Amino acid sequence: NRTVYLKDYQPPQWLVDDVYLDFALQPSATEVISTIRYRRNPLAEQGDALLLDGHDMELLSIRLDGELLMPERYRVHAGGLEIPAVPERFTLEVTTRIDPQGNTSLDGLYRSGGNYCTQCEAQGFRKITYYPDRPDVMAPFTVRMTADAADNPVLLSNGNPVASGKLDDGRHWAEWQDPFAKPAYLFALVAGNLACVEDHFVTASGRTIALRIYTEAHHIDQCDHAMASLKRAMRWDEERFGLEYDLDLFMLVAVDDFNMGAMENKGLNIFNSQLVFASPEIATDDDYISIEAVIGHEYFHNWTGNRVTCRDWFQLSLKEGLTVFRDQCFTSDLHSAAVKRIEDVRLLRALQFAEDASPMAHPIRPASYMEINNFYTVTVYEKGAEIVRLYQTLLGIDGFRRGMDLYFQRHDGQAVATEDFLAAMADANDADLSQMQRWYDQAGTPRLSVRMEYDSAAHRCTLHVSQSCPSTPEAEVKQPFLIPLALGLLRADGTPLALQLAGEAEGCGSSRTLLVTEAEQSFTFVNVPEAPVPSLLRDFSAPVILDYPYRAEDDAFLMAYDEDPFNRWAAAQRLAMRTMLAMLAGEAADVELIATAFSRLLADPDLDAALKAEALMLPSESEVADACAVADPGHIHEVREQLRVRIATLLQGELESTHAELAAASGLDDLAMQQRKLKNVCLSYLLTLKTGRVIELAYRCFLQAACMTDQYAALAGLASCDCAERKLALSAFEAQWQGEANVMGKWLAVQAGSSLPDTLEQVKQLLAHPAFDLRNPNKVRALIGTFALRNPALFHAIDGSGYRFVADQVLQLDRMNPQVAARMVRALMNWKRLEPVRSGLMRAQLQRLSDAGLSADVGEIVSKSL
Ligand code: BAL
Ligand code: ZN
Repeated sequence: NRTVYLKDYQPPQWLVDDVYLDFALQPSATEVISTIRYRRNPLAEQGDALLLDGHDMELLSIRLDGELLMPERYRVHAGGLEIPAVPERFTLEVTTRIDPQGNTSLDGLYRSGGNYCTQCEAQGFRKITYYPDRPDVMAPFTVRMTADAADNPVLLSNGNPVASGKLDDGRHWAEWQDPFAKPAYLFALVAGNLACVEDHFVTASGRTIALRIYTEAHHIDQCDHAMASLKRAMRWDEERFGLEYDLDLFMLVAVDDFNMGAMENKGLNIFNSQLVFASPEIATDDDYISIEAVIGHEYFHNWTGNRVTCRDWFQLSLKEGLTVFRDQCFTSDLHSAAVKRIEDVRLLRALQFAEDASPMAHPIRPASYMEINNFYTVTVYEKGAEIVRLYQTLLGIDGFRRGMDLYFQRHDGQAVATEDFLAAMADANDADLSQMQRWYDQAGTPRLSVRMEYDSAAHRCTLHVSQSCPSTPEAEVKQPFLIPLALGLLRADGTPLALQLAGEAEGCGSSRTLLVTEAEQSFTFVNVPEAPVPSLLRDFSAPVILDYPYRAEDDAFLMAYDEDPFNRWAAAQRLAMRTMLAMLAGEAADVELIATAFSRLLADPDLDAALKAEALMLPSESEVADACAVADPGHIHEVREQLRVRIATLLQGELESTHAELAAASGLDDLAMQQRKLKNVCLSYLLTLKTGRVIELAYRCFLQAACMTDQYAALAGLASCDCAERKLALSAFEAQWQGEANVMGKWLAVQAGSSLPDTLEQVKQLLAHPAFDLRNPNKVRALIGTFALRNPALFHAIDGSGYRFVADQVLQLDRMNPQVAARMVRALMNWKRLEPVRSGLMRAQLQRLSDAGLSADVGEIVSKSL
């Protein structure tokens, strides 16, 4: 497969003045006539040939300025169409036939639940018609579609409806116009039998925007939370960034079959139904928060992505990192900022740090790719958001806003590169941010090592800071990064010290941010009356691994006294990690210390329940694996479970009483959600004891649950207990929810995530259950994805059965949906980090895959892993 390089970027040779698309929709034979006006780009290389992208279509005819072209005037090859000689300006009319019903890749135009829908990012448009399918070719689109009126009463595309009518043969038509020039990846079409909820939003400047959410009729009463979230997002973007919506209509469609979470098509967002439907009975608190965040994310793309888009796909983080950062701020402003930060960092550490240490490691702006779909990664998204956050940390909230304002002022309506974002931030603040460029060019997680030296005679405290970054596929040696290091210093009684750097006239504040720019630097604080405990990397001020010789007592101390709630959590994680690593090494582990620290946290009246819950959750097995030079997943699982059992044994009374105190938490406000979170963390600890008493408690919680959060937590806990209540709960849940596809996804996931020894057998049987469908990405992620990516103990079974199963599924899936197959195959990437037996078994499965015929998507990951 061909590798594409950033360094080879050339501006498009042909620009598009406008696009007219005419769809005659039929399930298995849709005809598309595209009428497109092209003109030569004066800034590009000369040459008379027109090269258009396209595949998986039947080409019916081509007309150039009205003249029908005979086949000798053009060439069709695997990736597109070439017309060797075209004039300076011309109109090309291309007719193609496509098969939406047979399109199981869910990329391009396809059918979901009997309705038509599209997904064009990154390169799905080229499966609809021949086109220069690249984000720097932007044009206004007009779309006409005709379809059977009875089956498809609703006909939607981007922009505004301009005309519609009935035809004699039971068909009808509609025409839509999008006045904003856009790249083809933002094109969307939806047609089908859909109901709609309507509302409106009045913008800051007084315009009334019609808001519509479309879905199948029986889900229409589950859209209120999505609508309310949309309105909150619209208001928030006005208040925080001064950004108003631009069209008069905003539409959102929920579909069951979707490769991603959602898609920001101009004026017509298409969503995975899992991220729309909510009521307390079917959605957990986490679902509620995710729905609000993703609705916000897609809405925020209207400015960061659509109005200002990417020059090429290497720049993906320009829109994704920035938009994730914006949705993080949105959630953080509406709910607990500390909890949001902790959850984001937990995800980053568990998944992105692992990706940085994997064969697929890449900078947030990759220098090359084989299949762009493989670069919608935690690195581009989540690390990308961390890099955007760095600007705000460096420039302050107002400085960041000045940078954003200048970015829009300069680039509205353009397709640009990450350098343009950096330049806007720098120029708006008259700052030299050139070193920031390294975060875009270098992969890998930097390690920040800090050593403290205290001079008791001079009352000076010096922090010696050094940074390093491991080699990754794109570079052996790394240049130093610009790392903001936020910190505080604590006295032995837990109070914070005023921070005064040598050379400063007086101390200012108890928290400040040092700028680390070199490989090695030292910072000296004066007027430090006693040797302090440093609280380093507050609020996770940069995406690095912190290395400081904390002792267990320091962690327990910071857990109790740090002013920074994030660092209280970070200290708890470090203490737990230290304990597990000691247990893995067969050393004595001070479990009493961690239990006492947890007990103190539980009793702290100043800490909210969600923060307590976050602190009590141990680092995941994959994080522990990342901390080991050679990982033994079986041993890691055993040790982590042992620690949970020992903590639960020591704290049983407190866990039970906390659980009982919070039993009545109800409603959807933040307090109730936080209380349910802590209550269910307590339950999960208690269930490690596996006594009749706790199983009875969990089963009672399951039966009495008033919302999905509690029902699901109890079910997930019971799923790992070999008891009669497990079977009863699973059957009751199935009977209750068999009509709700997304809830049945949860039922599949709890079984695939079970730590019981026969889990793989159960998963295999569930492949044949009516609730499972290999063509539906949500179900694949729930069953196969949970087993492969979130059940390390069973996936890494020492006989290799987990690896073989996942490879079997990848082979089957790859023939249907390469994008989803490529997500699953990532479970097999990291064989080099495993102990020798598993390493060999996993590699053998990769080799087996490599010997089979693979899609470009799966092929890239397999070839880079081997
Ligand atoms: N642009 C793809 C889906 C998302 O990140 O919003
Ligand atoms: Zn996005």
